[in-house]
Formats: sequence, C-alpha cells, structure tokens
Amino acid sequence: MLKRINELKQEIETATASSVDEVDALRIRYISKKGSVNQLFAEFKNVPNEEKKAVGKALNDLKNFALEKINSLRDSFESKGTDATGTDLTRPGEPLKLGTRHPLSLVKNEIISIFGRLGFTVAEGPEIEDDWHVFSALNFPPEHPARDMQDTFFIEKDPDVLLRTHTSSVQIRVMERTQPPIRAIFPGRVFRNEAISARSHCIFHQVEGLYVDENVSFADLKQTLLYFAKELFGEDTQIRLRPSYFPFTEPSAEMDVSCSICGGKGCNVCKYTGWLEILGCGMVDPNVLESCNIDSQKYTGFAFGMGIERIAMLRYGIKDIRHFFENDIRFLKQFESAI
Ligand code: 2NM
Repeated sequence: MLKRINELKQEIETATASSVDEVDALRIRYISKKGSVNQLFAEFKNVPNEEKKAVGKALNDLKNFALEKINSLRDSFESKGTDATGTDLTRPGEPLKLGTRHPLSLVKNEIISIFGRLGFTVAEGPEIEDDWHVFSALNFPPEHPARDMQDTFFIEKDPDVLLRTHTSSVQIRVMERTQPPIRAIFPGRVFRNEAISARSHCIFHQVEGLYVDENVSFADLKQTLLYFAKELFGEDTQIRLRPSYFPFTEPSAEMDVSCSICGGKGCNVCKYTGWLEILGCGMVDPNVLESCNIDSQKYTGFAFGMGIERIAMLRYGIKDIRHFFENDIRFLKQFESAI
C-alpha cells in the first residue's frame, strides 16, 4: 500500500497542464470522489491494523499534496492575467457604493406619482422671484404682514427681488401663459425668515397643486384630496376639512388626516386628537384668476399646498426638521437606495 501511495505521489508530482481545462482534468483524475486518491482511501479498511497508522498518515499527506499541486497549477494560469506591475487584471472590479435618495426626494416623488395617476403634470419655476408672482397676483393686500422684512428674504436693496415664500408663484407663471384646463403640481424649495428650531426652518420644501377648468367644484377638491390621503397614508385613512383663511383662496380650509400612527385612537404624535394637519387648500380666489387673464366667470379652480418636511417626519418618525439639512451620512444612509 505504501508503495502504491508513493508511486501515485510521484505521478502527481510530475503532472503538467497547459490550460485551466487540463488542470480540471487532473483534479477529476486524482482528487474527485472517484479519483485515484480516494480509491486508495477506499482500500484503507483492508490494511492490517499494525500498518494503519503509517498508511493513514501517508494517505492524508498524499491528499494534501495533490490538492496543493492542483491549486498551484491553477494559480499559474490565473496569474497570467497580470499586467507589468503584477496587478491581476482578471480580478472583479470593486463594486461602486450606491448612495441613497434623500427622504425629502422619496416623499416628493411619491406625491408626484399619486397626482400623476390623476392626470396632474409637474411644473417648476425660479426660486428668486418678484413681488408680483409671490404676493400681488396672489391677492395679498399691500400691507399684508407676509410682505414684511420679518417674514420674507429680500436679497437686494430693490424690494422687488426676493426669495419665494411658497411655490404658488409658479402657479401664477403657468396660469399667465396657459388657458384652462390646467392640472399640475408644483414641487420646490421655499424660504421664510423664521428662527430655526426642531419644528421649523428658514428653508423648506412644498408641493402645491392647481386644477382650473369649467365647473371645478369644492366636491372635486375633497375627492381629489381624499384619494391622495388614502394613497399616501393607507386605504383606511379618513380626512376632515376645517375652515381657514388664505389670501389666494375663498373658501379656504385646512385638511387633517386620521393619525396613521394610532389609527385615530390618540397618541403623542397626534397630541391625543386622532388627527394630523397636513395641508391647506381652497377654491382659487376669482381675483387670482383675473390677475392671470383667466375669465373667472367661465372658469373655477381649486388649489392646495403642503410641506414635504412635515409629511416626511410623520412617515419616517423624524423628530427634528434640521436632520433634513445637515446631510449627516448616518442619517441619510437609512433611506432607500438610489437604484
Ligand atoms: C396653499 C393652500 C391653499 C394655493 C393657491 C394657489 C393659486 F395660485 F392658485 F392661487 N396656489 N397655491 C394654495 C391654496 C396654497 O398652501 C398651503
């Protein structure tokens, strides 16, 4: 037995291969299940007891020897893929680390998708605006407090150059150049001169919406917003509208959704009311339509607006609005991968 082990060892030692396929043929011949090494192992039970120790060791050595030989033959082919510096060009590339989408983008895209299914298109416009598009055309009276330095960022000595405080300015631009029917939403970044805290920031994001056509009614507004709330927060979501006031809509309302955390039973997120305020809305004031040369006798419209941060905070349980703007990688990487 020892003699046969030695012969096989010499045979393996002198084996050569000229391709990876030939290495594989050697592997099958010597160390596969039915290979010659295993055949010797199978005969081990017939070895007399007093020789078992020596033969066992020789067999194990043979097996290791064969494994090493075949591995080194295989390596000799694989390392042929190196360049002049010895870098192995056949190694797979380092995978690119994918980023994640910002939570505000995730929520914005979801809102765009929901209204897209109702036929709303998307429009964007400038962040630096003039008084007409941000205030005057929206029926803000000359002495309205929002026009004050306290609330609005003016960026030049000229008081007609300012950062928009809502994306309604884009709706004015669209209505000025388009006759109804108009059905669009307006996502974007807006600016208000407010103290930064856990709940408010001087920069935030809005999605506003507008539908102007013949016979658009408050019932259309309610049904559109009910569909939106159910799509965003789940089929069981209920809505309620409370009377409110905006210069650009009449009548105006604020919309609450039943609390998606406690299902309306009451919890600390909804302050034990069972309701969460998520948007403002109303019928576009006829003065606004007329400012854009749309005939307010022929056409009516509804509009609404919501803050994306607030919805993202509810959706992801984020307790401080400043997280959205700090770009701390530990925060950002908790959200959905970009691809
Ligand atoms: C809101 C709430 C209610 C709104 C109105 C208009 C326009 F241009 F049609 F007059 N745009 N956006 C609107 C109405 C916005 O945000 C809380």
